[in-house]
Amino acid sequence: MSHDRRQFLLRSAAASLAAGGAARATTLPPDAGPQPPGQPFVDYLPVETPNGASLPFKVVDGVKVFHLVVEPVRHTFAPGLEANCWGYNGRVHGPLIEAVEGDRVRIYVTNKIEAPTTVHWHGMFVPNGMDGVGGLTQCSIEPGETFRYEFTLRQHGTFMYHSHHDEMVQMAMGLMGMVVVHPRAPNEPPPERDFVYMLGEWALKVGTERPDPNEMKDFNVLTLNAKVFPATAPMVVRTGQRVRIRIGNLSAMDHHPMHLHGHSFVVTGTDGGVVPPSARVPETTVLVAVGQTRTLDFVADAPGDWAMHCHMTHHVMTQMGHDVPNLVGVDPSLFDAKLAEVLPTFLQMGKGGAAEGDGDDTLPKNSQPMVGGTAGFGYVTMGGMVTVLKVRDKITDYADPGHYVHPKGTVADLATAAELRRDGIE
Ligand SMILES: [Cu+2]
Repeated sequence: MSHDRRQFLLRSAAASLAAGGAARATTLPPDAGPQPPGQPFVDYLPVETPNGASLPFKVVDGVKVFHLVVEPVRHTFAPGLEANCWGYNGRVHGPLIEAVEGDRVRIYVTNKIEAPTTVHWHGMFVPNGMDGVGGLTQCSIEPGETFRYEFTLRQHGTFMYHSHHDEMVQMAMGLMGMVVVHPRAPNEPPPERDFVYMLGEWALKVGTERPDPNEMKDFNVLTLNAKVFPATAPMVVRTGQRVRIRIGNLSAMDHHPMHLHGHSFVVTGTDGGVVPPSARVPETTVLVAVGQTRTLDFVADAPGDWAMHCHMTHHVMTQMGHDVPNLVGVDPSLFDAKLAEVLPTFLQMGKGGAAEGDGDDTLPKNSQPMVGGTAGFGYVTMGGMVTVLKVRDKITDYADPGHYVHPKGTVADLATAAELRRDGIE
């Protein structure tokens, strides 16, 4: 969402709060009728899409009108790693579509790629003819055509949209995005911060500039909102805030166990609906399978820089080569020179593992190191599907605050000889 639109919505919400004197997001009774013409629901906290944006809309005779444009997009996964993808409205992945339960929405889709396409509304209860399955429920949208989808939002939650024509190719090229429908009358306390992520995986062979849709298992670019760490923007929250993280997965072939450090959350919703409170269990990792969304809620009660990442170890790397010889524990000095003739340095593994030799400057054009970015203590040996939750006391500005400054004595550090003697450690 653009800063301007967020400010507009927050101001509007504040104005309605002042006028009505009631708490935000609880001003509408459950049986509230259709929205008065020309008045969009603004009675919700806008969702934040790190590295992304929300799709703007206008209100015409009480209907929220959106316009998705399917088009080629030159996308940057991280500085130095770009590809020719397909996206919506100049973005990969597409912008967040955000509305409120009960809204009537009209979504125009203009096709500007050289192939037919459609849009399917994943998890959403729509009339069958609006379901977007090419050939089954509608004619595909030919290049140059604009189709109209129109329906009333009958549920709330976290959903997705994606091409349902030539799915293997079009989704591999980037044609997907998230949908958030806010409840009309929440019966639980709303979050104070609300983030959304689309998980994705790409086959972008080193040196090439177009994702390969034919790949079935060897994906080498794993993304959160189509960015790889360290290009993923952090979530910056204030200590004590109720935080919601919505995660959808439309990777081609992989499920992602998403793990949050330092906190415990409950899954409060899926793309199928709200999880009843009696069925919620505390978790620190949630498996988000292909074609699923999961909504996590927790209180950010621990200041610090906390990683959130997929727990598949090959999914926290970027542009790894899976045919690399295993040299862990091997001294390669005798054949280093010969190896260097056939294997780029950045794909090599040293006797200490894959992190050895990172940060060198031998990267080929349009590629990334397998792991890494720098943080307060040096090199972070993760890349790919990783971001950071930054929890800070008393902040009101959510710009990146930099690295966490730890209270004295709270960082794991080199043990002193006196400590080792005291505790009988040899
Ligand atoms: Cu994963």
